[in-house]
Amino acid sequence: MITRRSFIAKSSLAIAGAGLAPKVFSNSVFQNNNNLPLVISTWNHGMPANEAAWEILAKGGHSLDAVEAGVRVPEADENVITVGKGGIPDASGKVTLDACIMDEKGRAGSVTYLQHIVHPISVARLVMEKTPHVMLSGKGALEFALDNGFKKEKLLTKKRKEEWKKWKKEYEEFSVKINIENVTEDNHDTIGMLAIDKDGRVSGACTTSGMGYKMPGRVGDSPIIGAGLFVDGEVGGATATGSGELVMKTVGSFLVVELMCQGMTPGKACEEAVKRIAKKIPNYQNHQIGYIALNTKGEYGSFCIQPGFNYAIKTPEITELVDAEAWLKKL
Ligand code: SD4
Repeated sequence: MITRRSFIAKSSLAIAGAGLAPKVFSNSVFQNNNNLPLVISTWNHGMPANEAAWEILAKGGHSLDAVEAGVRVPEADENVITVGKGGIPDASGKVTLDACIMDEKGRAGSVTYLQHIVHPISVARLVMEKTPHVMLSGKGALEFALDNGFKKEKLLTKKRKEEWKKWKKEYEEFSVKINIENVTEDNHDTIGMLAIDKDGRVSGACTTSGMGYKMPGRVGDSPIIGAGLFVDGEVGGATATGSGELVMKTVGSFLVVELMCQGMTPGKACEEAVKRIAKKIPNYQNHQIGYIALNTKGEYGSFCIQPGFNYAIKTPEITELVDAEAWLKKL
């Protein structure tokens, strides 16, 4: 099985080759001096995703177009095992995708439990733009996608299928119960992306295949507005990665944006949201959660539970992969 470690090792090679070794920063304020635009996204796969977003931002395009184009990169990449095509299936062998998108006007669209479609983020955008609703799920979301010209595709790759069969055999042999604490960073890594364009418009997108080998029907935080993603055009945006159940129970991304609204910097707001989880949720130590956030001043920041979460940042001056500061390291 491709583990997150081997996936990162591969990505790190590419990044090191490009002279972009990860940096670790303390949780100070990263101010962009209004030198917009800016795009920030979760994990190593955020680096190529940011480049796609940048093509739009650099031409003065809208942040909404940028975040959609950005996250479509890992959605289409079969080597990214946690997003779109090539995603790890659920316990029954089905790849089911969750995604949402939000813009500076507070418009939002979302799809959950979507099968057979490589780009759930684009379906989420259409839900936002073409329907009176925010969220479509399962069969209805698929029908809506097909009615709007999306093609049905096979998402489960040969490799993922073989790994799943092996998992299933072990799972049945030892009659293991699905326990979300068994779901480690080896089998989940969502992409969340936030961008602010040169006109100061903030948008965000979040897309995932969710936890690997999740219970059939399970939906995580990533398509839930306020949990996996939230944008307030007057304040900024936040997005989450990690064990979605913890993010949902604390309405994490909304909390980060609300804390920024009350005056906190993006990094401090992410830290407070992680501390809220640490305070409220037993066994939080067995999980990873990473938040990233930016505000309308072009400041950005991040915080996570465990060391190991990183994010990709791109501005006119910076193209970097940064290791986020972690709560368990601070204790
Ligand atoms: C979920 N939050 O479905 C997603 C998974 C994830 O990094 O973010 N993995 O719970």
